[in-house]
Amino acid sequence: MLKARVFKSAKREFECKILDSGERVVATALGNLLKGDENTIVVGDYVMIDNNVIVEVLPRTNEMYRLIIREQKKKVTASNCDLMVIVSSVSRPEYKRGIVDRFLVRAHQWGIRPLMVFNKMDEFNPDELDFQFEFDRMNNLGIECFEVSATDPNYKTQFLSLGLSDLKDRLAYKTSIFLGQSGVGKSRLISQVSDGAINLLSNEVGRVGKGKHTTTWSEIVDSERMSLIDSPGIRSFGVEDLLEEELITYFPDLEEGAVQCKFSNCEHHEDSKGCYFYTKLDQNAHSTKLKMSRLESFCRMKEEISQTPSYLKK
Ligand SMILES: Nc1nc2c(ncn2[C@@H]2O[C@H](COP(=O)(O)OP(=O)(O)OP(=O)(O)O)[C@@H](O)[C@H]2O)c(=O)[nH]1
Ligand SMILES: [Mg+2]
Ligand SMILES: [Zn+2]
Repeated sequence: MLKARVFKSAKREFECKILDSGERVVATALGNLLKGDENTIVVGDYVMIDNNVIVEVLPRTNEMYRLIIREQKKKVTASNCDLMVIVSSVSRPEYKRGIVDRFLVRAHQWGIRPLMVFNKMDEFNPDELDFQFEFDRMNNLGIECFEVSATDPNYKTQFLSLGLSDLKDRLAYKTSIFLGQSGVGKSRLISQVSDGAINLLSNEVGRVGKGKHTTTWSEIVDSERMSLIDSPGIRSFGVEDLLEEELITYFPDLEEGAVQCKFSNCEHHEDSKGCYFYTKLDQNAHSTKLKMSRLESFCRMKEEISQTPSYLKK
């Protein structure tokens, strides 16, 4: 028996990398490992292989997943990832902090460390984006931020201390999942951080499953130094599968304030009576503005969750 890692999954066939030899093999799996849910073996899984048959899936350290509420199922896309690389664009598509905050919620839920990449800095225009604000916002949460241009490897950082080479260092010998809106430059960046060893622009990973349920595969791509996932599985930014009461736990920066609101069911709106955020904070302070922008994301997600009937969730 050999220990291997699943690099690519397609319905019933799995491309695995044998850990000792680095050899790639295509394996099938014992029927009971595939029963029920279609995702019982996912990319990232460590498995035991016997004669090109997966006979055991080893326990996962974490899972990238969503709950499909109507079907009462957990849909896992990948497992055993070390880092979530949130890729954003400072030009086009426009920077959307609401989407970034949604990824941060998933990072908490999945138990994976997030990194933030500000890409397309070669096109940065200070009239279009308050870069310092967005950086402070992330930095405040303890998230490492990188200033890069995926199309210009020689781009010199102007605002942040970390750039492309630092990002490469962070990713070394780890498995990282790249998330971000379409067009922000995930595939370009993957090719850049791998020094061209990985080229996804040609084989179009991520173009496959656009529909909700069609995404049944994804892939780990690797170079000698790193393993990366350009996930087609997490295209939706919705959070309707979360429970309303758990949401605040994914906003540790707001949780402490929220418990100080006069009413435990405070909606944290401007006219909410005794709301900590509106009555106790100096609204002109920079730190308050950062916090309020996080609160805005929180309230929007809470609203979205509350519109999904809870009987569908359990
Ligand atoms: N100017 C500039 N263009 C970039 C940069 N990074 C990516 N692009 C361009 O932006 C476009 C989208 O890049 P992709 O890497 O395909 O974006 P993606 O995030 O993988 O998009 P999806 O696969 O649709 O999710 C391409 O035309 C890239 O050449 C950058 O740093 N600067
Ligand atoms: Mg892409
Ligand atoms: Zn409140």
